[in-house]
Amino acid sequence: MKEYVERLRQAVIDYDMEGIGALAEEALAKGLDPLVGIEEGLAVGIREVGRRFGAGELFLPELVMAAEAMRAGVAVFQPRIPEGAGRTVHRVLLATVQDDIHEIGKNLVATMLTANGYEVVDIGVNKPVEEILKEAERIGAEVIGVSALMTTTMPRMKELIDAAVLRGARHGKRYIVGGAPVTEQYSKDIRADGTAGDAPGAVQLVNRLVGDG
Ligand code: B1M
Repeated sequence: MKEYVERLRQAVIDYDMEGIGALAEEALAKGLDPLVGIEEGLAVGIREVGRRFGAGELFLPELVMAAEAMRAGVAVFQPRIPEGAGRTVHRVLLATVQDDIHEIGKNLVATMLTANGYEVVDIGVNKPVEEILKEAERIGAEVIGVSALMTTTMPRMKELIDAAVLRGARHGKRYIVGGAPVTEQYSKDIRADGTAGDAPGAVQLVNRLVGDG
């Protein structure tokens, strides 16, 4: 299986948008766990692409194509993740904050929560604080999770929690934050209910917050 994990990583790095779907299918047919394919294969590949982009070794179009390859791979693995069963349904709202269009990590969190029996309402990217609070109220979400991938957009998470406190919308709800630049300390500083470094960690966190973990 290691060989497939490595090939999946490399397919993202090589932005092999054409071949990655077939490779993911082949890996599944050989018995690769779809979660391992995503977390240890595709996600590791896209992080390496991000490192190279940050170091000036890659240009934006290459970053975009690698992200597209990642999405094509996730599209094959995602439906094959077994659904969680037999637990009380809790509703979770997910969004990426305003001015931030990064969605891959948030989508993985959504996939993992869904696979673990949560009802996830993902309202998408670039979402203003007001819209997040309004939607959370409308759907009766118990947990509101926001993602931010840039240091410039992280402050939106604080704005969300401050706004929730002001309008009394914290009561009975939990606010979680995540994304590559978000730390435990940052989560504490903005009075969030927690953060997690990856999608399985987000599931554990939500389990704990809703009392199922
Ligand atoms: Co951009 N980008 N990007 N990007 N991008 C970063 C974030 C960057 C660090 C790259 C770099 O310079 N090294 C950098 C930000 C620097 C900073 O913070 N100051 C950056 C930049 C600068 C930009 C643009 C400004 C580039 C430009 O236009 N010049 C632009 C911004 C657009 C905007 O948002 N307004 C931009 C655009 C893009 C693409 C569109 C090309 C693409 C996104 C495609 C898409 O999402 N549809 C993209 C990508 C792919 C990246 C990198 C390479 C990878 C992000 C990713 O998908 N990671 C990224 C580099 C990096 O992060 N190292 C980078 C894989 C994903 C599985 O991990 O998202 O961390 P992650 O999610 C994890 C955990 O963090 C956690 O679980 C997830 C699953 O394991 N998690 C949560 C995430 N959300 C959570 C929520 C939770 C709990 C856990 O609870 C709610």
